Amino acid sequence: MQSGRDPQSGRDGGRTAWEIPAPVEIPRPLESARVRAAARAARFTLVGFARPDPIDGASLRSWLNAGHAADMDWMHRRVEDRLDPERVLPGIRTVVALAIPYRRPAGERSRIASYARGRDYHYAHRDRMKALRNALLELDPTMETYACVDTGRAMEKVWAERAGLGWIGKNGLLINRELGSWLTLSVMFLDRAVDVYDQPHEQLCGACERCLKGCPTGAFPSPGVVDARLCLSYQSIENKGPVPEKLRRGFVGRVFGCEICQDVCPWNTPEIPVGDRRFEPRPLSALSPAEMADLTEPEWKALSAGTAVARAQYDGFRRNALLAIGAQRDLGGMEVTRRLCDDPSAVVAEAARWALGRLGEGRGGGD
Ligand code: B12
Repeated sequence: MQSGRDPQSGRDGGRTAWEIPAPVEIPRPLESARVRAAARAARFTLVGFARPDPIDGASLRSWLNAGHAADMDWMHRRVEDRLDPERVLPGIRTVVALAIPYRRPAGERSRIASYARGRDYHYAHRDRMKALRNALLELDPTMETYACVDTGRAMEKVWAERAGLGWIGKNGLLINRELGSWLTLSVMFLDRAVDVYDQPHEQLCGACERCLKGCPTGAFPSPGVVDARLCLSYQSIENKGPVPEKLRRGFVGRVFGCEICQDVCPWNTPEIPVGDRRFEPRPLSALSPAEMADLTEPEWKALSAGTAVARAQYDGFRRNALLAIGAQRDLGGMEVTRRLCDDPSAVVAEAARWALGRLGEGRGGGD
């Protein structure tokens, strides 16, 4: 572009010709079909595309202000970033929502929630997002991306709903028509548009309230809203201190995580196929609560390595196992429970004393 230049001086309003900015080249939109194919090749089962419009912060803020995040202090940080992806990836044009299913066979029994019995889903998502990113860079080597799973700066369920993967149900989880809520999610931001975006998914819970009524600890103050303080998942994974007395009976049949609000959901039909094989159970998930409580620290480390269960840490896991023994009055756990009453960890010793009371010995824990 040469117009407006003084032919004598070769200058344009004091600017030399070679300083005239080159026209900004707007990259062509990516073909969504090709990005989807790349995501499938990277072994993501569900893939969708949303425009990066900011999220209304009212729900998140009122959730935080009500104390529903319990002591997950990190949830109070970078709130603005989680609501507006432009702050995370300047120039963002597309949010790619991704999901990997983890449904386990109906007959499989474990005290560990099904998403956590095998390989840690964070690793599965990270490995696959790396593969996807490499494939996208082959399509366009100058593309910028931001990818995260779980604790990153993104509201994953909201993006999944906007990208058409499913809807956020009354149980507070993303539900897909075919695969139910047995999904783990991640997102990838791109500074490139795609040619076709997906439509936000419609809500299909209707009048059903099975999850709200089925939660044994009343963790839903309203549909779709989870009070972590009352949620057995939070108590058994994130809380490292003593579990409130009134919630302990909820540990019947569970040591890590909870999925009652998924088990009762009519969308989680028995026909849903078994999920990704990375979630096949590891030996830890076959142990009884007594065996779990009895693990030495090196044994625990070896058995939990590479699984999401590691997040509970050694003492939190043994505390949970003792609460399960006490909650279900499991006499097979009597011996280990007696022994752990003197454990150096205060949280473990206190849980053991409570369990012993439930088993008919010692003080506390009785009806
Ligand atoms: C904090 C957290 C928790 C907390 C709080 C749970 C919660 N529902 O918020 C605790 C520790 C309790 C938890 C438990 C579990 N979690 Co969790 N958790 C998260 C995390 C890190 C952040 C969620 C968040 O921001 N919560 C705050 C609230 C306000 O945000 P939100 O729920 O997204 O809220 C939006 C909507 O709900 C909507 N909204 C508000 N009001 C209403 C009302 C109605 C009617 C509706 C429909 C929507 C709606 O507005 C909000 C946005 O402004 C996400 C990962 C992520 N980055 O998103 C994983 C995540 C949600 N967890 C996950 C899983 C698997 C679980 C468990 C099943 C694990 C287990 N088996 O024990 C349980 C399920 C408990 C439950 N019913 O939610 C998966 C869920 C996958 C899915 N299918 O949706 C995620 C996405 C992790 C992942 N990467 O896969 N989790």
